[in-house]
Amino acid sequence: MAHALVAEKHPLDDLIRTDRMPHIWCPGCGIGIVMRCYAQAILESGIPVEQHVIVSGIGCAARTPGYMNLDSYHTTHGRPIPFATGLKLVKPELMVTVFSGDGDLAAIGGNHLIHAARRNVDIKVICINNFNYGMTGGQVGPTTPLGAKTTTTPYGNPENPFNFPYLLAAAGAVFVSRWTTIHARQVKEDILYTFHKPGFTFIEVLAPCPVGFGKSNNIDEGVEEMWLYRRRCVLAGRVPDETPWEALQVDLREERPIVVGRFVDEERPVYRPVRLEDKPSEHRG
Ligand SMILES: Cc1ncc(C[n+]2csc(CCOP(=O)(O)OP(=O)(O)O)c2C)c(N)n1
Ligand code: SF4
Repeated sequence: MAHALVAEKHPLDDLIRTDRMPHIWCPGCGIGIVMRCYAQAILESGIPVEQHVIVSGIGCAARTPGYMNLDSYHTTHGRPIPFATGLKLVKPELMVTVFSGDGDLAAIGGNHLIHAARRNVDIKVICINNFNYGMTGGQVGPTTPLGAKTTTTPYGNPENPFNFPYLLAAAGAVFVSRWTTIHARQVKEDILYTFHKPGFTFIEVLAPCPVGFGKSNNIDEGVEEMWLYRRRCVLAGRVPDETPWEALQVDLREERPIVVGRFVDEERPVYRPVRLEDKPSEHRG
């Protein structure tokens, strides 16, 4: 019988709150691809599902915890990193992943991002960079490329955006990579890798937002932005040895390359708070 060929249950079903479907994301949105990579990495991690925790701020990407069948925290705008930091310090046995958007992490939450990297807090950050504030109507944000249009920069963005890999490397992250939604395999592999890498790790995933960023820049469909990635992405040599950091700036004007790859993979002592009971008694106030 034909229906016997159809699996009744997908292997990832247990990790997804299927009762919450349909989701809120627009057709062609890239966020779901990254959520799938995260779910697959959890499945392959060998770390019990009960130990995985997902934390987000506010935005379209930040809706992801609501669809994951995990301990999920949808916090306030820009605050997933301090929330995740507290969680990890109190319960170090948890695998704490922050899953949020570029605006949430680098605009309102920008200071938390760099200071957690500087401290090397043992949390895993996955940042969906769609170059704009998708949820609130496609406004300019700190990663909008120079010259790109948004609803608040109709004549083109006059500001330089953050170069995420460069920023995070300078701030002290022990692992930094960038991929796009056409690199689903690499995204999954890097999430899996960072689960086993102590310290502050950061994965940037460039993702289409056809309804926000695409509409303002004549990129009508999500798949069209995926073709743009396919045309322009080049794999980096290890920076700064072979690729200058400046080359990692995303610039969508003309046919400039978008550099993807792993940029940092280092060891550094992980942040541990000094507890009162750890101090020798003569140093207690
Ligand atoms: C304190 C506060 N300021 C502003 C907002 C409005 N707001 C909601 S989501 C958002 C931006 C989200 O952008 P991004 O993180 O890039 O996520 P995306 O929606 O693109 O996935 C803003 C400004 C808010 N919810 N709270
Ligand atoms: S507005 Fe953009 S980011 Fe938000 S769901 Fe739609 S396509 Fe995705």
